[in-house]
Amino acid sequence: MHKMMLRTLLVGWGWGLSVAPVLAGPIAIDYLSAFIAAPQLNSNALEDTRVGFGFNEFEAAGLAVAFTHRLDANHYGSVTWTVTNATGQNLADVRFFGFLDAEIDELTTSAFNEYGTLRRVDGAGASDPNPDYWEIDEPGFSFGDIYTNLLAGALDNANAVPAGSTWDVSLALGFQVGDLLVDQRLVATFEISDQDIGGLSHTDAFSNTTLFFNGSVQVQSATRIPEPHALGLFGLGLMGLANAVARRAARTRSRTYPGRRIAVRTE
Ligand SMILES: [Ca+2]
Ligand SMILES: [Ca+2]
Ligand SMILES: [Ca+2]
Repeated sequence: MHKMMLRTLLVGWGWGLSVAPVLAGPIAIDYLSAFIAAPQLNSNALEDTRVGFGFNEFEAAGLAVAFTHRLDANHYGSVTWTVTNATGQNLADVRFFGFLDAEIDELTTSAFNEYGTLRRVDGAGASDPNPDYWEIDEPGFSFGDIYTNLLAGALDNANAVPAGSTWDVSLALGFQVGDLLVDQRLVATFEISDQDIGGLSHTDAFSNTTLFFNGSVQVQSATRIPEPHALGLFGLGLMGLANAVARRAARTRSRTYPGRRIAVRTE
């Protein structure tokens, strides 16, 4: 059996098990995650996967997370992560990332006739909500380094799948957040649109269907000041953090992109 056929069949089989994706329109979301990095958290970024079989590491590290989406049947719309710093310690030099592995017209043209384009990523560091870093790459089944870069908390600001070099496309945006103090929360919203909203875009070379991916991250002030009697919780929080870090360190040595198609990519 041709590997493309096998891949399509396996994706179709996996569809019913997946978290959210449905092939209603031309856009399928194969994998959608957020990553957060800070020196106080871990040497690798922590991941929170909302579509696909990935990792949910925020809560174990003391980051309370709420996720909402307003995606329509065609998978256009927005998703929002609200992440509260409940670690008991202030976080500095926080970076936040959104990662989207989508496919366009997959059942008719496969995921391999697609390319990405940098539209506009011009954030000014932590002082504004706009993205500061970006990456367009093959998602990590073969040559792409985007997933390992996300784990490292540093995107390469390069397009490895431009027009004329079509392949499987994934997109990532990164944000300098700065400080996330105890009990402060960040609100990260990512938009998937058929209109040019800046950020990055992803196009099927046959149908010319294009999705645009952009986002914003803002820190909101703490809603309460920690009280002295809460100090006892700090130690517990740090213990939990240490455990999470140890577990993560053991796992990341062999960690690769966990998208569901990894078993069928052989080239
Ligand atoms: Ca396609
Ligand atoms: Ca890359
Ligand atoms: Ca893709």
